[in-house]
Amino acid sequence: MQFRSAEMLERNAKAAPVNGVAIDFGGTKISAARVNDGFVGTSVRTRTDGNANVDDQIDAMCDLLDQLGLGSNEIVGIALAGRVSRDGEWFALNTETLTKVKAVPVRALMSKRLARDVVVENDAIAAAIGEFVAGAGRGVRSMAFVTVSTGIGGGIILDGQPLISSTGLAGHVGFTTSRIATDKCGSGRMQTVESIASGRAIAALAAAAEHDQMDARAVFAAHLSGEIWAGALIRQSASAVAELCANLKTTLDLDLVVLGGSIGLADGYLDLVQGALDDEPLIFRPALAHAELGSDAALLGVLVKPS
Ligand code: ADP
Ligand code: BMX
Repeated sequence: MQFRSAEMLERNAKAAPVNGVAIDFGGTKISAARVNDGFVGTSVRTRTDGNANVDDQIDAMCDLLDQLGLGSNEIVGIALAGRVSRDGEWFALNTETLTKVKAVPVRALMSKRLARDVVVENDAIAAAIGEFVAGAGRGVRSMAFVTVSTGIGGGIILDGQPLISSTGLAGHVGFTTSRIATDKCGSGRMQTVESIASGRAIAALAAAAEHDQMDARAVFAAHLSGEIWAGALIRQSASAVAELCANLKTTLDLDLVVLGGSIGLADGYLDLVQGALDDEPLIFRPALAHAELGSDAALLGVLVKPS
């Protein structure tokens, strides 16, 4: 199904008739869009400055809302990379991605700036909800959304309910360990999935192999143009994500794992994950699917009211 086809619009309007303005604050880009009846409009974007201080991060989000001409009565939802506690506080778990995000009272700060109560949630959990109600997860009871992007994020839906914990740690599957990882992760843990499979890790491993100044997008392009060294890094990332999928299936017996993020959605990446997963015994292999809402999953999901 073509993303944003009339069929999808009509289905979204039924499945997730949400309205409001949403922000998706990732480790590489911040995007914002207006959502009308489940239809995510054109988004405005800016690059994330991972070293910016809190005031500048708040300003960056408000600038995007200004560009959209935020109305005084519009609902605002903010999906954030990092853990988001039930008290509305924001913490970077990977402190190399966002270096100054420590116990930021983001819900209170943004609610004050915008003179309304705003909704805040982790970006991968928001995307999981979006895909569950209006994307690849429609009709399943339990699924995980795994984003392969700047980091490796996760949002889990069990028996129709998002798995959300008071500290906001639940679902951070990128910080589980991988049997092929070797390095220390920006979270402080050793040998995590994020430390070998994420965009940050791919760029760091490329630089360690003297392919400097290449972000994961450039490494992926080199892979697609047949460069062996690049292909090895991308396949390694896909293998670590496949292991993660098998671990999620083993632990939670999920019906489905939905892959998102620019790397997760990149040409042929899901097939590489599927290929590595096929080495696992059948019982441990979850079904895999691309995020049908693409990079809009979190923008829609953060505005969906919990049922
Ligand atoms: P965010 O992490 O901010 O949500 P993305 O989902 O775009 O943003 O993920 C950013 C990561 O994906 C970066 O490491 C970037 O280099 C990489 N990337 C961006 N576009 C592509 C692409 N088309 N193919 C492969 N990797 C990509
Ligand atoms: C990291 C972590 C998660 C986030 C995930 C995907 C930080 C800053 N981020 O695991 O909270 O959901 O990356 O984030 O600790 P993205 O930037 O790749 O979208």
